[in-house]
Amino acid sequence: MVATTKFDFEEYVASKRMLVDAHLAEYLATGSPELLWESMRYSVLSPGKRIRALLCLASAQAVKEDAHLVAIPTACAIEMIHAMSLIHDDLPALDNDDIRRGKPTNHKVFGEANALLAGDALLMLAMETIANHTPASIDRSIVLKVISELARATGASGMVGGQVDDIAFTGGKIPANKLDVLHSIHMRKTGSLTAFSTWAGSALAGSSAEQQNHFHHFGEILGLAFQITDDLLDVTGNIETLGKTPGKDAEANKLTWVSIEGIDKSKAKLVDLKHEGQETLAKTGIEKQSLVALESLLQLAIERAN
Ligand code: GRG
Repeated sequence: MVATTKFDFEEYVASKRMLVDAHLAEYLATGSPELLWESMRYSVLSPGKRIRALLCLASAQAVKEDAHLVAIPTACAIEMIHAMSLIHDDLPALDNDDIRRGKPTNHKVFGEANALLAGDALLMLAMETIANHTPASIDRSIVLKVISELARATGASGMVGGQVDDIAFTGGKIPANKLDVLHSIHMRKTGSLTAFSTWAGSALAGSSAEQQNHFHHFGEILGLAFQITDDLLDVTGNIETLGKTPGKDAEANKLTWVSIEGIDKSKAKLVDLKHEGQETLAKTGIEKQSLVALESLLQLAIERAN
Protein backbone atom coordinates (compact mmCIF):
# COMPACT_ATOMS: atom_id res chain seq x y z
CA MET A 1 0.00 0.00 0.00
CA VAL A 2 1.31 3.47 -0.88
CA ALA A 3 1.37 5.78 2.11
CA THR A 4 -0.12 9.22 1.39
CA THR A 5 0.30 12.20 3.66
CA LYS A 6 -2.36 14.89 3.46
CA PHE A 7 -0.88 18.37 3.18
CA ASP A 8 -2.08 20.61 6.03
CA PHE A 9 -1.78 24.11 4.55
CA GLU A 10 -2.86 25.91 7.72
CA GLU A 11 -0.19 24.13 9.71
CA TYR A 12 2.35 24.79 6.94
CA VAL A 13 1.61 28.54 6.90
CA ALA A 14 1.66 28.82 10.70
CA SER A 15 5.01 27.03 11.04
CA LYS A 16 6.72 28.95 8.22
CA ARG A 17 5.38 32.29 9.50
CA MET A 18 6.82 31.46 12.90
CA LEU A 19 10.19 30.66 11.33
CA VAL A 20 10.23 33.93 9.37
CA ASP A 21 9.03 36.02 12.34
CA ALA A 22 11.71 34.55 14.62
CA HIS A 23 14.48 35.40 12.15
CA LEU A 24 13.09 38.87 11.46
CA ALA A 25 13.07 39.54 15.22
CA GLU A 26 16.71 38.40 15.38
CA TYR A 27 17.87 40.50 12.40
CA LEU A 28 16.08 43.58 13.81
CA ALA A 29 16.90 42.97 17.47
CA THR A 30 19.29 45.81 18.23
CA GLY A 31 20.66 48.96 16.75
CA SER A 32 21.18 52.60 17.25
CA PRO A 33 19.59 55.14 17.09
CA GLU A 34 16.96 53.32 19.17
CA LEU A 35 14.02 55.34 17.75
CA LEU A 36 14.94 54.37 14.20
CA TRP A 37 15.14 50.65 15.05
CA GLU A 38 11.90 50.86 17.03
CA SER A 39 10.21 52.35 13.99
CA MET A 40 11.69 49.63 11.71
CA ARG A 41 10.58 46.87 14.10
CA TYR A 42 7.11 48.45 14.46
CA SER A 43 6.36 47.90 10.79
CA VAL A 44 8.30 44.74 9.96
CA LEU A 45 7.24 42.76 13.03
CA SER A 46 3.57 43.76 12.86
CA PRO A 47 1.31 40.89 11.78
CA GLY A 48 1.54 40.67 7.98
CA LYS A 49 0.57 37.62 5.98
CA ARG A 50 4.24 36.98 5.05
CA ILE A 51 3.07 35.64 1.70
CA ARG A 52 6.21 36.80 -0.16
CA ALA A 53 8.52 35.14 2.37
CA LEU A 54 6.45 31.97 2.21
CA LEU A 55 6.67 31.99 -1.59
CA CYS A 56 10.44 32.15 -1.35
CA LEU A 57 10.66 29.31 1.17
CA ALA A 58 8.10 27.14 -0.65
CA SER A 59 9.93 27.58 -3.97
CA ALA A 60 13.22 26.53 -2.38
CA GLN A 61 11.60 23.51 -0.77
CA ALA A 62 9.85 22.51 -4.00
CA VAL A 63 13.28 22.19 -5.63
CA LYS A 64 14.99 20.50 -2.69
CA GLU A 65 13.66 19.36 0.67
CA ASP A 66 15.27 21.45 3.47
CA ALA A 67 16.58 24.08 0.98
CA HIS A 68 14.15 26.54 2.60
CA LEU A 69 16.69 26.84 5.42
CA VAL A 70 19.28 28.50 3.16
CA ALA A 71 16.58 30.82 1.80
CA ILE A 72 15.53 32.24 5.20
CA PRO A 73 17.75 35.39 5.03
CA THR A 74 16.41 36.17 1.54
CA ALA A 75 12.81 35.51 2.64
CA CYS A 76 13.32 37.95 5.55
CA ALA A 77 14.95 40.52 3.26
CA ILE A 78 11.87 40.36 1.03
CA GLU A 79 9.64 41.11 4.03
CA MET A 80 11.89 44.08 4.94
CA ILE A 81 11.56 45.48 1.41
CA HIS A 82 7.82 44.85 1.47
CA ALA A 83 7.45 46.60 4.85
CA MET A 84 9.50 49.53 3.53
CA SER A 85 7.16 49.84 0.53
CA LEU A 86 4.12 49.84 2.84
CA ILE A 87 5.63 52.53 5.09
CA HIS A 88 6.38 54.75 2.10
CA ASP A 89 3.07 53.95 0.38
CA ASP A 90 1.13 55.08 3.48
CA LEU A 91 2.87 58.48 3.69
CA PRO A 92 0.78 61.62 3.06
CA ALA A 93 2.71 62.25 -0.18
CA LEU A 94 1.50 58.89 -1.52
CA ASP A 95 -1.65 57.10 -0.29
CA ASN A 96 -1.96 59.06 2.98
CA ASP A 97 -3.27 56.14 5.03
CA ASP A 98 -3.85 55.98 8.79
CA ILE A 99 -4.24 52.22 9.31
CA ARG A 100 -2.01 49.33 8.24
CA ARG A 101 -2.13 45.75 9.52
CA GLY A 102 -4.85 46.92 11.90
CA LYS A 103 -2.56 49.47 13.59
CA PRO A 104 -1.76 53.18 13.09
CA THR A 105 0.60 53.61 10.14
CA ASN A 106 4.30 54.16 10.81
CA HIS A 107 4.26 57.92 10.20
CA LYS A 108 1.24 58.33 12.53
CA VAL A 109 3.33 56.87 15.36
CA PHE A 110 6.88 58.05 14.55
CA GLY A 111 6.29 61.10 12.32
CA GLU A 112 6.85 61.49 8.59
CA ALA A 113 10.60 62.08 8.69
CA ASN A 114 11.25 59.00 10.84
CA ALA A 115 8.94 56.85 8.71
CA LEU A 116 10.76 57.88 5.55
CA LEU A 117 14.12 57.13 7.14
CA ALA A 118 12.97 53.80 8.62
CA GLY A 119 11.97 52.75 5.10
CA ASP A 120 15.37 53.79 3.73
CA ALA A 121 17.16 51.85 6.48
CA LEU A 122 15.06 48.73 5.84
CA LEU A 123 15.92 48.85 2.18
CA MET A 124 19.62 48.68 3.02
CA LEU A 125 19.19 46.18 5.86
CA ALA A 126 17.53 43.82 3.39
CA MET A 127 20.62 43.75 1.17
CA GLU A 128 22.92 43.44 4.19
CA THR A 129 20.85 40.51 5.52
CA ILE A 130 21.23 38.47 2.33
CA ALA A 131 24.95 39.24 2.07
CA ASN A 132 25.77 38.49 5.72
CA HIS A 133 23.37 35.70 6.69
CA THR A 134 23.09 33.44 3.63
CA PRO A 135 25.00 30.27 4.63
CA ALA A 136 28.56 29.87 3.32
CA SER A 137 27.46 26.67 1.54
CA ILE A 138 25.80 28.87 -1.11
CA ASP A 139 28.15 30.01 -3.86
CA ARG A 140 28.84 33.77 -3.54
CA SER A 141 28.07 34.30 -7.23
CA ILE A 142 24.49 33.15 -6.52
CA VAL A 143 24.28 35.44 -3.49
CA LEU A 144 25.45 38.36 -5.61
CA LYS A 145 22.88 37.53 -8.31
CA VAL A 146 20.12 37.35 -5.66
CA ILE A 147 21.07 40.81 -4.33
CA SER A 148 21.27 42.24 -7.82
CA GLU A 149 17.86 40.81 -8.79
CA LEU A 150 16.28 42.11 -5.58
CA ALA A 151 17.63 45.59 -6.30
CA ARG A 152 16.22 45.38 -9.84
CA ALA A 153 12.81 44.11 -8.69
CA THR A 154 12.58 46.94 -6.14
CA GLY A 155 13.96 49.83 -8.20
CA ALA A 156 13.05 51.87 -11.27
CA SER A 157 12.28 48.92 -13.53
CA GLY A 158 10.25 47.20 -10.80
CA MET A 159 8.29 48.36 -7.78
CA VAL A 160 9.31 52.03 -7.80
CA GLY A 161 8.64 52.42 -11.54
CA GLY A 162 5.24 50.75 -11.13
CA GLN A 163 4.39 53.08 -8.26
CA VAL A 164 5.39 56.15 -10.31
CA ASP A 165 3.05 55.10 -13.14
CA ASP A 166 0.34 54.29 -10.60
CA ILE A 167 0.53 57.91 -9.41
CA ALA A 168 0.63 59.19 -13.00
CA PHE A 169 -2.68 57.46 -13.78
CA THR A 170 -4.48 58.33 -10.54
CA GLY A 171 -7.13 61.04 -10.43
CA GLY A 172 -9.09 60.08 -13.52
CA LYS A 173 -6.25 60.23 -16.07
CA ILE A 174 -7.21 57.39 -18.43
CA PRO A 175 -4.69 56.14 -21.02
CA ALA A 176 -6.05 54.81 -24.33
CA ASN A 177 -4.80 51.25 -23.73
CA LYS A 178 -5.85 51.29 -20.09
CA LEU A 179 -5.86 47.52 -19.38
CA ASP A 180 -2.34 47.13 -20.83
CA VAL A 181 -1.11 50.07 -18.79
CA LEU A 182 -2.70 48.69 -15.61
CA HIS A 183 -1.29 45.21 -16.31
CA SER A 184 2.18 46.76 -16.56
CA ILE A 185 1.68 48.76 -13.32
CA HIS A 186 0.46 45.72 -11.37
CA MET A 187 3.29 43.58 -12.73
CA ARG A 188 5.95 46.04 -11.61
CA LYS A 189 4.38 47.33 -8.38
CA THR A 190 3.38 43.93 -7.00
CA GLY A 191 4.48 41.23 -9.46
CA SER A 192 8.16 42.10 -9.49
CA LEU A 193 8.60 41.29 -5.77
CA THR A 194 6.51 38.09 -5.87
CA ALA A 195 8.41 36.97 -9.00
CA PHE A 196 11.69 37.72 -7.27
CA SER A 197 10.48 35.68 -4.25
CA THR A 198 9.75 32.51 -6.23
CA TRP A 199 12.78 32.90 -8.50
CA ALA A 200 15.21 33.50 -5.60
CA GLY A 201 13.91 30.56 -3.55
CA SER A 202 14.36 28.22 -6.49
CA ALA A 203 17.78 29.65 -7.45
CA LEU A 204 19.13 29.30 -3.90
CA ALA A 205 17.96 25.68 -3.91
CA GLY A 206 19.95 24.94 -7.06
CA SER A 207 17.23 24.82 -9.75
CA SER A 208 18.16 24.80 -13.46
CA ALA A 209 18.02 27.99 -15.57
CA GLU A 210 14.86 26.72 -17.27
CA GLN A 211 13.17 25.94 -13.96
CA GLN A 212 14.14 29.42 -12.69
CA ASN A 213 12.26 30.98 -15.62
CA HIS A 214 9.13 29.01 -14.75
CA PHE A 215 9.39 29.93 -11.06
CA HIS A 216 9.81 33.59 -12.01
CA HIS A 217 6.77 33.47 -14.30
CA PHE A 218 4.71 31.72 -11.62
CA GLY A 219 5.57 34.59 -9.23
CA GLU A 220 4.47 37.12 -11.84
CA ILE A 221 1.14 35.35 -12.34
CA LEU A 222 0.60 35.12 -8.59
CA GLY A 223 1.51 38.82 -8.15
CA LEU A 224 -1.02 39.89 -10.77
CA ALA A 225 -3.68 37.68 -9.16
CA PHE A 226 -2.76 39.08 -5.73
CA GLN A 227 -3.11 42.67 -6.94
CA ILE A 228 -6.43 42.06 -8.76
CA THR A 229 -7.70 40.51 -5.52
CA ASP A 230 -6.49 43.64 -3.73
CA ASP A 231 -8.48 45.76 -6.18
CA LEU A 232 -11.56 43.63 -5.47
CA LEU A 233 -11.08 43.75 -1.69
CA ASP A 234 -10.88 47.55 -1.82
CA VAL A 235 -14.48 47.45 -3.09
CA THR A 236 -15.86 44.47 -1.15
CA GLY A 237 -13.81 44.45 2.08
CA ASN A 238 -14.25 46.17 5.44
CA ILE A 239 -11.70 47.81 7.74
CA GLU A 240 -11.94 45.11 10.44
CA THR A 241 -10.95 42.19 8.20
CA LEU A 242 -8.73 44.19 5.85
CA GLY A 243 -6.71 45.93 8.58
CA LYS A 244 -6.53 48.96 6.28
CA THR A 245 -9.02 51.47 4.93
CA PRO A 246 -11.23 50.13 2.09
CA GLY A 247 -12.63 52.36 -0.67
CA LYS A 248 -9.35 54.26 -1.10
CA ASP A 249 -9.02 53.36 -4.80
CA ALA A 250 -12.42 54.73 -5.79
CA GLU A 251 -11.91 57.80 -3.57
CA ALA A 252 -8.61 58.58 -5.34
CA ASN A 253 -10.12 57.73 -8.75
CA LYS A 254 -7.45 55.11 -9.31
CA LEU A 255 -6.98 52.84 -12.29
CA THR A 256 -7.84 49.36 -10.96
CA TRP A 257 -8.87 46.04 -12.53
CA VAL A 258 -12.35 46.54 -11.05
CA SER A 259 -12.69 50.12 -12.32
CA ILE A 260 -11.86 48.96 -15.86
CA GLU A 261 -13.35 45.47 -16.03
CA GLY A 262 -15.96 45.38 -13.25
CA ILE A 263 -16.30 42.80 -10.48
CA ASP A 264 -17.43 39.76 -12.51
CA LYS A 265 -14.73 40.02 -15.19
CA SER A 266 -12.10 40.61 -12.50
CA LYS A 267 -13.18 37.39 -10.76
CA ALA A 268 -13.11 35.53 -14.10
CA LYS A 269 -9.56 36.79 -14.70
CA LEU A 270 -8.56 35.31 -11.33
CA VAL A 271 -9.86 31.89 -12.40
CA ASP A 272 -7.77 32.13 -15.60
CA LEU A 273 -4.68 33.16 -13.64
CA LYS A 274 -5.11 30.25 -11.24
CA HIS A 275 -5.05 27.79 -14.17
CA GLU A 276 -2.12 29.58 -15.79
CA GLY A 277 -0.21 29.42 -12.50
CA GLN A 278 -0.86 25.69 -12.13
CA GLU A 279 0.28 25.04 -15.71
CA THR A 280 3.44 27.07 -15.14
CA LEU A 281 4.31 25.10 -12.02
CA ALA A 282 3.81 21.83 -13.89
CA LYS A 283 6.38 22.99 -16.48
CA THR A 284 9.11 22.92 -13.81
CA GLY A 285 9.01 19.12 -14.09
CA ILE A 286 8.90 18.85 -10.29
CA GLU A 287 6.61 16.15 -8.91
CA LYS A 288 3.15 17.44 -8.01
CA GLN A 289 3.41 16.56 -4.34
CA SER A 290 6.34 18.99 -3.92
CA LEU A 291 4.36 21.80 -5.54
CA VAL A 292 1.31 21.62 -3.26
CA ALA A 293 2.47 24.48 -0.99
CA LEU A 294 2.97 26.81 -3.98
CA GLU A 295 -0.41 25.86 -5.46
CA SER A 296 -2.03 26.54 -2.09
CA LEU A 297 -0.28 29.92 -1.83
CA LEU A 298 -1.68 30.85 -5.25
CA GLN A 299 -5.13 29.92 -3.99
CA LEU A 300 -4.55 31.98 -0.83
CA ALA A 301 -3.49 35.01 -2.92
CA ILE A 302 -6.83 34.80 -4.73
CA GLU A 303 -9.23 33.71 -1.99
CA ARG A 304 -7.91 35.76 0.91
CA ALA A 305 -10.12 38.10 2.97
CA ASN A 306 -7.33 40.56 3.80
C1 GRG B 1 11.44 53.56 -1.85
C2 GRG B 1 12.37 51.53 -3.02
C3 GRG B 1 11.20 52.34 -2.61
C4 GRG B 1 9.92 51.91 -2.95
C5 GRG B 1 8.68 52.55 -2.56
C6 GRG B 1 5.73 53.07 -2.26
C7 GRG B 1 6.37 52.23 -3.28
C8 GRG B 1 7.74 52.59 -3.73
C9 GRG B 1 5.78 51.17 -3.83
C10 GRG B 1 4.46 50.71 -3.43
C11 GRG B 1 4.40 49.24 -3.53
C12 GRG B 1 3.13 48.73 -2.94
C13 GRG B 1 2.66 49.22 -1.62
C14 GRG B 1 2.43 47.82 -3.62
C15 GRG B 1 1.16 47.25 -3.14
C16 GRG B 1 1.34 45.81 -2.91
C17 GRG B 1 0.30 45.27 -1.97
C18 GRG B 1 -0.92 44.69 -2.55
C19 GRG B 1 0.51 45.35 -0.65
C20 GRG B 1 -0.28 44.66 0.36
O1 GRG B 1 0.43 43.45 0.64
P1 GRG B 1 -0.09 42.36 1.67
O2 GRG B 1 -1.57 42.23 1.55
O3 GRG B 1 0.26 43.05 3.06
O4 GRG B 1 0.72 41.14 1.50
P2 GRG B 1 0.63 42.34 4.45
O5 GRG B 1 0.28 43.40 5.47
O6 GRG B 1 -0.19 41.11 4.62
O7 GRG B 1 2.08 42.06 4.41
